[in-house]
Amino acid sequence: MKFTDKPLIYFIMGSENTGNRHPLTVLEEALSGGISYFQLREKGDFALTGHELEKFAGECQRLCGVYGVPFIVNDNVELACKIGADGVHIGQEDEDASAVRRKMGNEKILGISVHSVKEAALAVSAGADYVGMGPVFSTSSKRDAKSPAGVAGILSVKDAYPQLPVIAIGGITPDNAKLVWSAGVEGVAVISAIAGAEDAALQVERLQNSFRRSDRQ
Ligand code: 3NM
Repeated sequence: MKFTDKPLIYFIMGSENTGNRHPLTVLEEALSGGISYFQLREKGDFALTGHELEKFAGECQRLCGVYGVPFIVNDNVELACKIGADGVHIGQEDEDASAVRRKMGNEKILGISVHSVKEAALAVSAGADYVGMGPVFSTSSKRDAKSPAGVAGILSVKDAYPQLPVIAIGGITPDNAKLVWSAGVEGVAVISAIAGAEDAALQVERLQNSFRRSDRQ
């Protein structure tokens, strides 16, 4: 993963997260606002599957390509390999992380969701490029989310693995992001605060403005 002085905003979205707005419109707004990574996370009762999913994924991938933003697929390693995504993000219940790393190869990005120092240790040994640590705050975007770990959860992983890039997730908004940044994370991952915003570009800018590297000194 690339880390610059710019705050890393990792936008996650599926076709069910954007209400009555078209998901590609929201994605394009978020890209123009300056997101650093995009993850397609297609979940829920009406989640696209098969050919429709592949078509939608291809459209998201093309848009990300226009803005030079890495395109990451949640869970679906086969789809990611088939369409040549930049990476895959998996959870604890998904395929074995070392097997996913072997399938993807070393050049692609592998992200793993963790909820404890123990899970972070396993992610490191499986070759994760980053971990998603959450939920920091309560969230309504993940049905089986664990209890909020707060900033303390992030700090415990950062203390144990200072070199491991941590992307915080769960209930992050422009109003609480500063607290999350101050725990030393490399980035913040967001679904609803961007996907549900009236103006996704403006919301991305708000998230960026919530952080100055100098805040940590
Ligand atoms: N994973 P929002 S929380 C996809 O804790 C996801 O691993 C989580 O969405 C974890 O920004 C979460 O709308 C949902 O709260 C994040």
